[in-house]
Amino acid sequence: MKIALVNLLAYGAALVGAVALIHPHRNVLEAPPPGFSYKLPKAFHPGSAFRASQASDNVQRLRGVRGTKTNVKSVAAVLGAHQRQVGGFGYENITTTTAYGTQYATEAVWDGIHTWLLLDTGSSDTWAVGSNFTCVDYAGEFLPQGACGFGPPGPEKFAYGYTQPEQHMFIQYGDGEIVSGPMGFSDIAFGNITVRQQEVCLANTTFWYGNNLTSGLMGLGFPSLTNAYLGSSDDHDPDNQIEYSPVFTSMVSQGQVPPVFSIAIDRNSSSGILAWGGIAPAVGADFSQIASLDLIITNLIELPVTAYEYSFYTVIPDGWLFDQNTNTKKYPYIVDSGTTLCYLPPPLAEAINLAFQPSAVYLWMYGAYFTSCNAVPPTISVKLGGIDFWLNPVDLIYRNMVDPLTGLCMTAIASGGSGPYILGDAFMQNAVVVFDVGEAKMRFIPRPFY
Ligand SMILES: *[C@@H]1O[C@H](CO)[C@@H](O)[C@H](O)[C@H]1NC(C)=O
Ligand SMILES: *[C@@H]1O[C@H](CO)[C@@H](O)[C@H](O)[C@H]1NC(C)=O
Ligand SMILES: *[C@@H]1O[C@H](CO)[C@@H](O)[C@H](O)[C@H]1NC(C)=O
Ligand SMILES: *[C@@H]1O[C@H](CO)[C@@H](O)[C@H](O)[C@H]1NC(C)=O
Ligand SMILES: *[C@@H]1O[C@H](CO)[C@@H](O)[C@H](O)[C@H]1NC(C)=O
Ligand SMILES: CC(=O)N[C@H]1CO[C@H](CO)[C@@H](O)[C@@H]1O
Repeated sequence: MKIALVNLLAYGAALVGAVALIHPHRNVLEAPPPGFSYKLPKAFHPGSAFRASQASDNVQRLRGVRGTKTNVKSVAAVLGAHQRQVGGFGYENITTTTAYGTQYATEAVWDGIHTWLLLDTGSSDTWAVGSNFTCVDYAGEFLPQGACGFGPPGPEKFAYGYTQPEQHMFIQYGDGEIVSGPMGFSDIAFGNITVRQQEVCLANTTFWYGNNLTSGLMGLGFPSLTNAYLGSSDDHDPDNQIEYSPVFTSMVSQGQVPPVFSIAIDRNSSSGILAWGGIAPAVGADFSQIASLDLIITNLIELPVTAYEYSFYTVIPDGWLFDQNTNTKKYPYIVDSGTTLCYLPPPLAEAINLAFQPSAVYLWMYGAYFTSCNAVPPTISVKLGGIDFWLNPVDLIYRNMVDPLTGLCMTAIASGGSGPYILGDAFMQNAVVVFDVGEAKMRFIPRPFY
């Protein structure tokens, strides 16, 4: 419904001047922090995309979606699972309490059918429910379709048929949501860009907490995080896994756009812009400063393939500043629009939360910090590529996430346990985030003035 094609000439002009000011910055560590290993990926199109296509003509509006759950489609899902493994709080607690969070959705035209899909940079499969899908509960018991909370279903069948030989998708998100169904090939259009014969899933069985708008999900992650398996059965043995080209990879390899996309999400998590092949226009963006960081390959989750292929969009910030304090310990952070909060190493999360006035307290049931709803937050910035990205104080306290027992409000800075750490929406609202896959860089443009 809301695809807007915006003429970006004005931004293009602004950007010509900005190119020279890109801060080259190799934020590579001599030794990885304990528990992490990573290496630098090779750019797959060295020197290609960023300069050539600064402003994108291929712009799509994102729509904020209030879900019964949030953060669960992607990295935060991993986070939940991770924290469960290390014996902290259970993920059930996390997901039941993110009740008022926001997800982003974008409209796609899937074999001619208009479909809203959740946007997720932390996973790679793209799927929609087929018209005859089965909704189940956590125990696999049948529920009415409406209980899964999807919008109108996707197409009845794949325009180009099933994969040969037969494959199915099986994905379990960290909060337990499960989606499975056959894989096939369809045309998927985003704005005026059509990805032809994309491998996708029409889910036929889901355990899902929907928002009554979206009918599936678009994964913008790397091929290594795809979840297709040979056969039609329930056999999801890793040996049967077949990596495939996800939507953005296909869009690039079909020559539709240069290998870069960018996201600007707006304050209050209500809307945003996704730009294919260039830079999203964003109110308040200061194009005189562009931080460029290496996109690194990390082994952040126990998925062996992530150690040697691109997986999550991960960077290493220079450090954090809060009030008069600086912390320059280096850790990898995943940049993820599917996560509402920022997840930091525990001592740093604790220190920053103590600096709220009054101090925020950790409520273990939520895995998050809470303070008085009209508390004064500290000034907080995350330094990326030598540039401070100040988190707007209005993003630091969630006035609609109130603990009913104490009446306190959730802060945007949460403890990420032993990792992975995440720069979520509370950060992304203060930047235009450029996923420069072609040059293996993440670029960030501050938006301090809106
Ligand atoms: C989409 O439309 C915009 C604006 O009309 C145009 O500049 C751009 O090249 C188009 N993109 C494609 C892939 O056709
Ligand atoms: C949260 O998790 C803890 C530890 O697993 C458990 O004891 C508690 O009952 C859970 N609370 C809720 C509301 O599920
Ligand atoms: C729809 O799915 C049910 C099982 O969930 C199956 O019995 C039925 O045959 C399917 N109908 C069509 C038209 O595929
Ligand atoms: C879902 O699709 C798979 C093929 O991927 C098939 O084996 C299975 O029987 C289907 N389940 C339902 C309930 O239709
Ligand atoms: C979706 O619709 C169902 C039934 O109309 C309702 O019970 C549920 O609360 C809605 N969910 C959301 C997230 O609005
Ligand atoms: C509901 C809510 O949090 N609204 C806030 C949205 O952001 C503006 C600042 O840009 C705040 O003033 C509102 O309070």
